Formats: sequence, C-alpha cells, structure tokens
Amino acid sequence: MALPSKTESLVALQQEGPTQTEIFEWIFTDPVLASSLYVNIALAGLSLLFFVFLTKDLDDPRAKLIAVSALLVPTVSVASYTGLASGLTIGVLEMPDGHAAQGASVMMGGESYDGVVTMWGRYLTWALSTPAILLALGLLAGADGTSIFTAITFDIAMCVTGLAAALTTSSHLLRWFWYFISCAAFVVVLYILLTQWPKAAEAAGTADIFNTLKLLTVVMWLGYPIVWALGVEGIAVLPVGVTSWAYSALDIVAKYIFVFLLLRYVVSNESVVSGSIMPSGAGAPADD
Ligand code: RET
Repeated sequence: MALPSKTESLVALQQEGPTQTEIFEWIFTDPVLASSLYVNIALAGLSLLFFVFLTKDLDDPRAKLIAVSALLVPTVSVASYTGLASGLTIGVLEMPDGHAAQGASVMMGGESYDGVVTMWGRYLTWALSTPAILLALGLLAGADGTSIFTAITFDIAMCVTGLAAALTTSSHLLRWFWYFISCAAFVVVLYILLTQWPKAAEAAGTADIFNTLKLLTVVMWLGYPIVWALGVEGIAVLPVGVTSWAYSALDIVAKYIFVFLLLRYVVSNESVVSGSIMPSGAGAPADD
C-alpha cells in the first residue's frame, strides 16, 4: 500500500478532533450531562406549546410583540439544546499553557483526544435568546428606543465576547481578557436594567411586575459568569456534567419561569401594556 502523501498527512492532522457521532454517543456515557441537555429540550418544547396556548387570544399590538419576543426564548432554547445534544455545537479544545485543564484529554468512541469538552453552542445561542428577553422586558417597562437598543447591542457584545473567551486557545491571558470585555458589556446591561428601566416602568404603571422580573433576571444572569469562571472554560473546578447542569438550572429559571411570569401578567393586563409597537418616544410628532 502506498504511503500517505504530505498533504494527506496534513489533512489527517487537521481532523484530529472527535466526530459528531463520537460526541453524540459520548454524551450518553455521562447521565448527568445527558440529562442536562435532554431535560431542557423537553422543558423548552413543552413550555413553548403552553406559552403559545396562553397568548393565543392577545389582540393589542404591543402585548403581541412582547409575547412574540418572549416566545422566541424557548424556541431558541429547543434549537440550542438540540445543537448540543447532537454534538454539532460541542467541541474538544486544547487549552493554552497556564490553564488548569492544560494537557487534559478525553476518551470518546474508544479514542483519546487531547483537550477538554467545550459546549460553545450555548454562548452562540445566548446571542439570540438574551436580546429577546431584554426586548420583552424593555417593552414591558415602556422604555425608550435608545435604551432598548443600547441594552440589546451590549448584551450581544457580552455573548459574542464570551464565545471568544471560550474558543481562544492561543493564550490563557487573552481568554480572561475576553472574559473581562464580556463582563464590561454585562455591566452596561445591568446598569440599564437597574437604573433606567425601573423609572420607565414606574411611569408606565408596570413597576410591580417589572421589579420582580428585574430581580429575577439580575440574580440569575449573575450566575452565568460565575459558572463560566468555575467550569471547564475557567479555573476548571467543576466537571463538564456539573457545569452543564448549572447552566441548565439557571436557564430553567431565567427563561421558562421568567417567560411564564411575564406572559401571565401580559395576558391578564393587556390594557396596561397596550400601545404602539414602537418603543416609547419613537415616532413622536415634532415639537414645532
Ligand atoms: C459569560 C462569560 C463571560 C462573562 C459574562 C458572561 C455572561 C453571560 C450571561 C448569560 C445569560 C444567559 C441567559 C441565557 C438565556 O437563554 C458569557 C458567561 C458576563 C449573563 C440568560
């Protein structure tokens, strides 16, 4: 048999990671990890059906926009967890020098692969689900268009730089630098949630529900960077299955319980949230 050419050997070197099938099957070897994904696919799907049923009779355009935005959250979740469960958005990455998991390896399909399991699909799909949460919250508070836009853009920046932190393998320091940038963007989101929108909600007559949801959001969202830092991406004190369940548990409260409380309010207070689909202040007639 002919020896492999130089190009063929290079290709083989580049294809060092596990296949999707190997990852898909490996997930079932850890019941904690497997349940953290499959339980959430089921919960997201069931809550989506329930929320559609709950909001089907809404009539007011603003109430409907809040509902559609809220419905996007479990919709993205079904896709996000299916991406992870199928192995499509999970990878094995070799950590740089200085990282606690540097030199680690993982057994998949009878083969040992250098690196740690990274569930990077989570960070990617947060860039879709968290803006939907913020849009629903901002509309509920009757916030102005500029603050909604600012909260959403900084939130997307937070998710994308969090993804960059997880995927950077060249330098340990740069991983934490990305993490720091992501935290800075998170601070902007927290600032708007805690200081701007409560005033708007007061004026809109939605202060009670807004303050409940604001508290739930702030407390739950603070959990995500903590899990990142303790999990395999950060100082690696939590194993993959536990890290995954920690995110899944935060998701259950920050997404399904959050959306349920929000929609229950919107459905029974349609006249309070009613109005134009434009955020307040937009499209107002000129003063002259
Ligand atoms: C990361 C790591 C880098 C630093 C920070 C993070 C914050 C993540 C947050 C995620 C919230 C996710 C939700 C998902 C719902 O679908 C990216 C973990 C600040 C706040 C609510």
